[in-house]
Amino acid sequence: MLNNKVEEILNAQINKEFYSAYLYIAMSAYFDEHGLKGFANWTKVQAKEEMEHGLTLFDYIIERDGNINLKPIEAPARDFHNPLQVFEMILSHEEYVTESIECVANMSENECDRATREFINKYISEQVEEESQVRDIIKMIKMFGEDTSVLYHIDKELGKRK
Ligand code: OFO
Repeated sequence: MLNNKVEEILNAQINKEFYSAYLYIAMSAYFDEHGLKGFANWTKVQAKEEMEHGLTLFDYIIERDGNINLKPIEAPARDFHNPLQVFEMILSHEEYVTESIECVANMSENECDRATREFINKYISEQVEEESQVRDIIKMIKMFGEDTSVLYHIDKELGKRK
């Protein structure tokens, strides 16, 4: 049986994961429109991962005999201007998600729910990894972004993500 407060915060997290997927899909469309197929691929792969995160939370709530309470998903941002600005937006979004995951961890600890506290550990590690990858991409773009041939090279690299 899942504690009510923990159930509520896990449901809210599902919404954030699906919003993240929506945001990445919107970014992928933007990159695709601008011929940056590698950037489009990277963000689309990330969207799939976010959906997976949402579904894993969904399965966990069911497994703990909790209630699923799905809320509307907000429309994603559309103010995309260039690869650097989009990746800076990604970083600040992921930092927000990290804080949100930390709140799930704190809540499960406060409510003495060790199972959820342990379950959420993989999300904490995932956020560390995601933030680090995005920071690396931002550094690359900043370092070479003025040089379009290098941007083309970064695009090729991001196209390899599966
Ligand atoms: Fe779900 O990992 Fe980022 O947001």
